[in-house]
Amino acid sequence: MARTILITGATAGFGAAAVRRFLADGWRVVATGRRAGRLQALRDEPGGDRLHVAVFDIRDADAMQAALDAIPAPFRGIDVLVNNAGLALGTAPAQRASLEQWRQMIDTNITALATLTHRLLPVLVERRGAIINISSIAGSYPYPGGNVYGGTKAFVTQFSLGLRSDLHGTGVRVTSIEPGMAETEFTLVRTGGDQAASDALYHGANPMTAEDIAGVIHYVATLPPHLNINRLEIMPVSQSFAGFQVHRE
Ligand code: NDP
Ligand code: 8X3
Repeated sequence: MARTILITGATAGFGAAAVRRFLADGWRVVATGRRAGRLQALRDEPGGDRLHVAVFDIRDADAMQAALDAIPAPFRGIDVLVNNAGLALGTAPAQRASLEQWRQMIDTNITALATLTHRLLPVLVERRGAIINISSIAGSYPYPGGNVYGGTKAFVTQFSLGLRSDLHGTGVRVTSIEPGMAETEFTLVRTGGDQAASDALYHGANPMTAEDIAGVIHYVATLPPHLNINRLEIMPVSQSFAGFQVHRE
Protein backbone atom coordinates (compact mmCIF):
# COMPACT_ATOMS: atom_id res chain seq x y z
CA MET A 1 0.00 0.00 0.00
CA ALA A 2 1.23 3.50 -0.84
CA ARG A 3 2.75 5.40 2.06
CA THR A 4 1.87 9.01 2.83
CA ILE A 5 4.27 11.90 3.42
CA LEU A 6 3.52 15.49 4.49
CA ILE A 7 6.08 17.99 3.21
CA THR A 8 6.02 21.63 4.36
CA GLY A 9 7.44 24.43 2.23
CA ALA A 10 6.56 22.63 -1.00
CA THR A 11 6.23 25.66 -3.28
CA ALA A 12 9.97 25.98 -3.98
CA GLY A 13 13.42 24.55 -3.41
CA PHE A 14 13.89 21.36 -1.40
CA GLY A 15 10.17 20.98 -0.68
CA ALA A 16 8.97 21.15 -4.29
CA ALA A 17 11.75 18.79 -5.41
CA ALA A 18 10.86 16.38 -2.61
CA VAL A 19 7.19 16.39 -3.64
CA ARG A 20 8.21 15.39 -7.18
CA ARG A 21 10.63 12.73 -5.86
CA PHE A 22 8.02 11.04 -3.68
CA LEU A 23 5.21 11.28 -6.25
CA ALA A 24 7.54 9.63 -8.77
CA ASP A 25 8.06 6.81 -6.26
CA GLY A 26 4.33 6.20 -5.87
CA TRP A 27 3.79 7.88 -2.48
CA ARG A 28 0.72 9.88 -1.47
CA VAL A 29 1.90 13.42 -0.73
CA VAL A 30 0.44 16.29 1.30
CA ALA A 31 2.20 19.48 0.23
CA THR A 32 1.97 22.77 2.13
CA GLY A 33 2.96 26.39 1.55
CA ARG A 34 1.49 29.86 1.10
CA ARG A 35 1.66 30.16 -2.71
CA ALA A 36 -1.48 28.34 -3.85
CA GLY A 37 -0.72 28.61 -7.57
CA ARG A 38 2.57 26.77 -7.22
CA LEU A 39 1.01 24.00 -5.17
CA GLN A 40 -1.87 23.62 -7.63
CA ALA A 41 0.64 23.44 -10.52
CA LEU A 42 2.24 20.39 -8.86
CA ARG A 43 -1.10 18.62 -9.22
CA ASP A 44 -0.68 18.77 -13.01
CA GLU A 45 2.64 16.91 -12.83
CA PRO A 46 3.09 13.12 -13.02
CA GLY A 47 1.48 11.46 -10.01
CA GLY A 48 -0.50 14.62 -9.23
CA ASP A 49 -3.60 12.51 -8.54
CA ARG A 50 -1.77 11.32 -5.40
CA LEU A 51 -1.15 14.91 -4.21
CA HIS A 52 -3.23 16.86 -1.70
CA VAL A 53 -2.30 20.51 -1.34
CA ALA A 54 -2.85 22.54 1.81
CA VAL A 55 -2.43 26.30 1.50
CA PHE A 56 -1.70 28.14 4.75
CA ASP A 57 0.85 30.32 6.47
CA ILE A 58 2.63 27.90 8.74
CA ARG A 59 2.91 30.59 11.44
CA ASP A 60 -0.88 30.66 11.75
CA ALA A 61 -1.68 27.84 14.19
CA ASP A 62 -5.45 28.03 13.57
CA ALA A 63 -4.99 27.90 9.79
CA MET A 64 -2.65 24.95 10.28
CA GLN A 65 -5.26 23.09 12.34
CA ALA A 66 -7.98 23.84 9.79
CA ALA A 67 -5.75 22.52 7.01
CA LEU A 68 -4.99 19.35 8.99
CA ASP A 69 -8.70 18.84 9.69
CA ALA A 70 -9.44 19.23 5.96
CA ILE A 71 -7.02 16.51 4.82
CA PRO A 72 -9.10 13.93 2.88
CA ALA A 73 -9.37 10.44 4.34
CA PRO A 74 -6.95 8.72 1.90
CA PHE A 75 -4.18 11.14 2.99
CA ARG A 76 -4.79 11.14 6.75
CA GLY A 77 -2.51 8.24 7.64
CA ILE A 78 0.68 10.26 7.57
CA ASP A 79 3.76 8.03 7.76
CA VAL A 80 6.46 10.68 7.31
CA LEU A 81 6.54 14.35 8.29
CA VAL A 82 9.14 16.51 6.55
CA ASN A 83 9.53 19.79 8.42
CA ASN A 84 11.13 21.77 5.60
CA ALA A 85 9.40 25.19 5.50
CA GLY A 86 11.80 27.80 6.74
CA LEU A 87 13.81 30.83 5.87
CA ALA A 88 16.68 33.15 6.65
CA LEU A 89 16.05 36.88 6.54
CA GLY A 90 18.91 39.33 6.39
CA THR A 91 22.69 39.07 6.67
CA ALA A 92 23.31 42.08 8.91
CA PRO A 93 25.21 41.70 12.18
CA ALA A 94 22.97 41.36 15.23
CA GLN A 95 23.52 44.95 16.31
CA ARG A 96 22.01 46.18 13.01
CA ALA A 97 19.48 43.40 12.37
CA SER A 98 15.71 43.77 12.16
CA LEU A 99 13.79 42.49 15.18
CA GLU A 100 10.80 41.89 12.92
CA GLN A 101 12.92 39.60 10.73
CA TRP A 102 14.26 37.78 13.80
CA ARG A 103 10.71 37.14 14.99
CA GLN A 104 9.62 35.87 11.57
CA MET A 105 12.48 33.36 11.52
CA ILE A 106 11.70 32.19 15.06
CA ASP A 107 7.95 31.94 14.34
CA THR A 108 8.55 29.96 11.12
CA ASN A 109 11.63 27.86 11.80
CA ILE A 110 10.94 27.08 15.47
CA THR A 111 7.37 27.73 16.64
CA ALA A 112 5.58 26.48 13.53
CA LEU A 113 7.83 23.43 13.24
CA ALA A 114 7.26 22.49 16.87
CA THR A 115 3.49 23.11 16.56
CA LEU A 116 3.06 20.91 13.49
CA THR A 117 5.21 18.19 15.01
CA HIS A 118 3.15 18.26 18.21
CA ARG A 119 -0.07 17.96 16.22
CA LEU A 120 1.13 15.05 14.08
CA LEU A 121 2.89 13.04 16.77
CA PRO A 122 -0.20 10.95 17.62
CA VAL A 123 -0.60 9.68 14.04
CA LEU A 124 3.15 9.25 13.62
CA VAL A 125 3.33 7.13 16.79
CA GLU A 126 0.26 5.12 15.73
CA ARG A 127 1.88 4.39 12.36
CA ARG A 128 5.47 3.97 13.63
CA GLY A 129 6.35 6.75 11.23
CA ALA A 130 9.24 9.15 10.77
CA ILE A 131 10.07 12.82 11.23
CA ILE A 132 12.65 14.41 8.96
CA ASN A 133 13.63 17.91 10.04
CA ILE A 134 15.51 20.22 7.69
CA SER A 135 18.10 21.93 9.85
CA SER A 136 21.31 23.48 8.48
CA ILE A 137 25.05 23.63 8.89
CA ALA A 138 24.22 27.12 10.23
CA GLY A 139 23.00 25.40 13.39
CA SER A 140 26.46 23.99 14.06
CA TYR A 141 28.87 26.54 12.60
CA PRO A 142 28.31 30.23 13.35
CA TYR A 143 29.10 32.83 10.69
CA PRO A 144 28.77 36.62 10.59
CA GLY A 145 25.15 37.60 9.99
CA GLY A 146 23.88 34.12 10.82
CA ASN A 147 22.79 35.11 14.36
CA VAL A 148 19.10 34.19 14.78
CA TYR A 149 18.91 32.02 11.65
CA GLY A 150 21.72 29.83 13.02
CA GLY A 151 20.01 29.84 16.41
CA THR A 152 16.77 28.57 14.92
CA LYS A 153 18.58 25.75 13.15
CA ALA A 154 20.46 24.80 16.33
CA PHE A 155 16.98 24.42 17.85
CA VAL A 156 15.88 22.20 14.96
CA THR A 157 18.89 19.92 15.38
CA GLN A 158 18.61 19.66 19.17
CA PHE A 159 14.82 19.29 19.05
CA SER A 160 15.32 16.40 16.62
CA LEU A 161 17.69 14.66 19.01
CA GLY A 162 15.32 15.29 21.91
CA LEU A 163 12.39 13.89 19.97
CA ARG A 164 14.41 10.81 19.19
CA SER A 165 15.07 10.34 22.87
CA ASP A 166 11.42 10.82 23.85
CA LEU A 167 10.19 8.54 21.05
CA HIS A 168 12.48 5.73 22.20
CA GLY A 169 10.62 2.44 21.93
CA THR A 170 7.80 3.79 19.74
CA GLY A 171 9.46 2.84 16.46
CA VAL A 172 9.19 6.44 15.25
CA ARG A 173 12.37 7.56 13.52
CA VAL A 174 13.75 11.10 13.67
CA THR A 175 16.44 12.61 11.48
CA SER A 176 18.02 16.05 11.35
CA ILE A 177 19.27 16.81 7.83
CA GLU A 178 21.82 19.62 7.90
CA PRO A 179 22.64 20.94 4.41
CA GLY A 180 25.23 23.48 3.46
CA MET A 181 25.08 25.64 0.34
CA ALA A 182 22.26 24.70 -2.00
CA GLU A 183 20.88 26.86 -4.78
CA THR A 184 17.15 27.43 -4.27
CA GLU A 185 15.12 30.58 -3.61
CA PHE A 186 16.77 30.69 -0.16
CA THR A 187 19.16 33.58 -0.90
CA LEU A 188 16.55 35.45 -2.93
CA VAL A 189 14.29 35.34 0.14
CA ARG A 190 17.13 36.19 2.52
CA THR A 191 18.13 39.28 0.54
CA GLY A 192 14.60 40.52 -0.12
CA GLY A 193 14.64 39.55 -3.80
CA ASP A 194 18.20 40.46 -4.82
CA GLN A 195 18.74 38.08 -7.77
CA ALA A 196 22.25 39.46 -8.42
CA ALA A 197 23.30 38.70 -4.83
CA SER A 198 21.88 35.20 -5.13
CA ASP A 199 23.64 34.59 -8.45
CA ALA A 200 26.93 35.94 -7.04
CA LEU A 201 26.78 33.62 -4.03
CA TYR A 202 26.34 30.48 -6.09
CA HIS A 203 28.44 31.50 -9.11
CA GLY A 204 31.27 29.04 -9.77
CA ALA A 205 30.60 27.14 -6.54
CA ASN A 206 28.75 24.18 -8.04
CA PRO A 207 26.34 24.24 -5.10
CA MET A 208 23.99 21.44 -4.17
CA THR A 209 20.63 21.43 -5.90
CA ALA A 210 17.12 21.02 -4.57
CA GLU A 211 17.06 17.61 -6.26
CA ASP A 212 20.22 16.57 -4.35
CA ILE A 213 18.50 17.26 -1.04
CA ALA A 214 15.22 15.70 -2.20
CA GLY A 215 17.21 12.55 -2.96
CA VAL A 216 18.68 12.59 0.55
CA ILE A 217 15.21 13.04 2.10
CA HIS A 218 13.96 10.10 0.02
CA TYR A 219 16.95 7.98 1.06
CA VAL A 220 16.29 8.69 4.74
CA ALA A 221 12.56 8.02 4.38
CA THR A 222 13.09 4.67 2.69
CA LEU A 223 15.77 3.17 4.91
CA PRO A 224 15.00 -0.24 6.38
CA PRO A 225 12.76 0.32 9.43
CA HIS A 226 15.42 -0.79 11.93
CA LEU A 227 17.80 2.03 10.90
CA ASN A 228 17.79 5.64 12.10
CA ILE A 229 20.14 8.32 10.82
CA ASN A 230 20.23 10.79 13.71
CA ARG A 231 22.04 13.65 11.96
CA LEU A 232 23.15 14.01 8.38
CA GLU A 233 25.41 16.94 7.46
CA ILE A 234 25.93 17.46 3.75
CA MET A 235 27.82 20.09 1.76
CA PRO A 236 28.92 20.60 -1.82
CA VAL A 237 32.55 19.61 -2.36
CA SER A 238 33.34 23.29 -2.98
CA GLN A 239 32.38 24.23 0.60
CA SER A 240 34.35 23.48 3.78
CA PHE A 241 35.39 25.21 7.01
CA ALA A 242 37.23 28.45 7.79
CA GLY A 243 38.91 29.43 11.04
CA PHE A 244 38.00 31.79 13.84
CA GLN A 245 38.24 35.53 13.29
CA VAL A 246 40.60 37.74 15.30
CA HIS A 247 40.03 41.46 15.77
CA ARG A 248 43.27 43.42 16.32
CA GLU A 249 43.50 46.90 17.84
P1 NDP B 1 13.12 28.15 -0.59
O1 NDP B 1 13.04 29.61 -0.25
O2 NDP B 1 13.35 27.76 -1.99
O3 NDP B 1 11.82 27.40 -0.04
C1 NDP B 1 11.30 27.70 1.25
C2 NDP B 1 9.93 27.11 1.41
O4 NDP B 1 9.45 27.45 2.74
C3 NDP B 1 8.91 27.67 0.43
O5 NDP B 1 8.12 26.63 -0.09
C4 NDP B 1 8.06 28.60 1.27
O6 NDP B 1 6.71 28.60 0.81
C5 NDP B 1 8.13 27.92 2.64
N1 NDP B 1 7.79 28.88 3.69
C6 NDP B 1 8.54 29.91 4.15
N2 NDP B 1 7.84 30.63 5.05
C7 NDP B 1 6.61 30.04 5.13
C8 NDP B 1 5.43 30.33 5.86
N3 NDP B 1 5.35 31.37 6.71
N4 NDP B 1 4.36 29.53 5.71
C9 NDP B 1 4.42 28.47 4.88
N5 NDP B 1 5.51 28.14 4.16
C10 NDP B 1 6.59 28.93 4.28
O7 NDP B 1 14.29 27.61 0.35
P2 NDP B 1 14.95 26.14 0.53
O8 NDP B 1 14.24 25.12 -0.24
O9 NDP B 1 16.40 26.30 0.36
O10 NDP B 1 14.69 25.96 2.09
C11 NDP B 1 14.01 24.85 2.66
C12 NDP B 1 14.57 24.60 4.04
O11 NDP B 1 15.95 24.27 3.92
C13 NDP B 1 14.53 25.83 4.96
O12 NDP B 1 14.16 25.39 6.25
C14 NDP B 1 15.96 26.33 4.96
O13 NDP B 1 16.30 27.02 6.14
C15 NDP B 1 16.72 25.03 4.84
N6 NDP B 1 18.08 25.08 4.33
C16 NDP B 1 18.37 25.65 3.11
C17 NDP B 1 19.69 25.64 2.64
C18 NDP B 1 20.09 26.26 1.35
O14 NDP B 1 21.29 26.56 1.19
N7 NDP B 1 19.18 26.48 0.41
C19 NDP B 1 20.75 24.99 3.43
C20 NDP B 1 20.33 24.45 4.68
C21 NDP B 1 19.05 24.49 5.11
P3 NDP B 1 5.82 29.91 0.56
O15 NDP B 1 6.75 31.08 0.46
O16 NDP B 1 5.06 29.64 -0.70
O17 NDP B 1 4.94 29.96 1.77
C1 8X3 C 1 21.53 27.55 4.75
C2 8X3 C 1 23.01 27.37 4.69
O1 8X3 C 1 25.23 28.41 5.28
O2 8X3 C 1 23.62 29.79 4.09
O3 8X3 C 1 21.02 27.10 5.94
O4 8X3 C 1 23.31 29.29 6.41
S1 8X3 C 1 23.82 28.79 5.16
